[in-house]
Amino acid sequence: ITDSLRGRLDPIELTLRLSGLEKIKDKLLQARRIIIVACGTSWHAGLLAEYWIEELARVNVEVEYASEFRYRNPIITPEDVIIAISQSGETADTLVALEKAKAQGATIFGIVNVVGSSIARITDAGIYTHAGHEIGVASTKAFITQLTVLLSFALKLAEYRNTISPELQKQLFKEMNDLPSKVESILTESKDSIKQIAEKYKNAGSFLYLGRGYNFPIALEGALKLKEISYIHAEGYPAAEMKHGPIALVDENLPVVFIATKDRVHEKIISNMQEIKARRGKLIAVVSQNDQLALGLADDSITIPETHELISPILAVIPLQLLSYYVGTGRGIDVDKPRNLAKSVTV
Ligand code: F1P
Repeated sequence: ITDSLRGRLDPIELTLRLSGLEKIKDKLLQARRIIIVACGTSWHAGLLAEYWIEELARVNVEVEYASEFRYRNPIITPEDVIIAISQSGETADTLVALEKAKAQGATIFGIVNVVGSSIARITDAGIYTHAGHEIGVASTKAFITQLTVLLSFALKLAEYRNTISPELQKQLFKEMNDLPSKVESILTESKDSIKQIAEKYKNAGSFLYLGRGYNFPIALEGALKLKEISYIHAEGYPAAEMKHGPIALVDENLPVVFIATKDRVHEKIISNMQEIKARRGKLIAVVSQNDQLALGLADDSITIPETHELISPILAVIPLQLLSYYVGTGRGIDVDKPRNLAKSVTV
């Protein structure tokens, strides 16, 4: 801590050292694969982690819904490392899935918000996300902290395995340290325009969310958040899969939310936007600042600050959380206590 205060130790490095990641370093280096187990929003964080860990650390990752994993007969060995992600730390499906993996000798690393919770207690090591205890049921801040921890984890694992250049590591650490001010700027500068967009579309019967690559899990999360706190049906899809079915839904009444920030598949997402436009769907796009092409195509757009493409999804989800919030409140819903949902799903 003293080193960190003196500026000698990166805060991310500090978080990981305190977390006990070192404790399972040998297991991680020997791991045949990493299996991520979670539910709901936490599962979406896990899906993005698969992209990050495979890209940066070149380890095979599988992402499992705990509710499926616990009831099937998965192949688990003592060489497997399981990452459990849970805000509440009490989700019954995740807990039982972990007990099953532990009984077969796997090592368990937890990314949990609630200190001392049941899931935290059965892990071999872990990181607490410390996102706070709010009354809100739908996971928003917890999701952002899960993502930052998972990206830090991927970077550290890449360093252990020597699969990342010092330059890229330094660049990503710097961009991560810039995240708080960029998040702040989205919250302050885009709030009003997002509220206007929500007003315009709050009576739509259904929404489609599309993204590719690192933004695909964000499309899933955007759709889930809308369902949870506005009760509007929404579907998240990989943009390239659209032509294999969902495109039949598109007409002038369907708002289609694109997560279209600048990345290696940007040209492809632009052509997906053109396909929707040709079918008269309403385009709402989350785009990088100064992206004239995407801005020109969208009916409504929300810009976010530029950052590295690996980090961009952490910023891109914030306007989607706000959009759901304003659609929900605009429809008179108590977004902190959505019907039928519980903060901890313990059965
Ligand atoms: C998982 C989860 C949340 C969702 C809702 C129900 O919880 O699906 O993502 O928003 O609250 O539970 P957790 O395991 O992350 O606590």
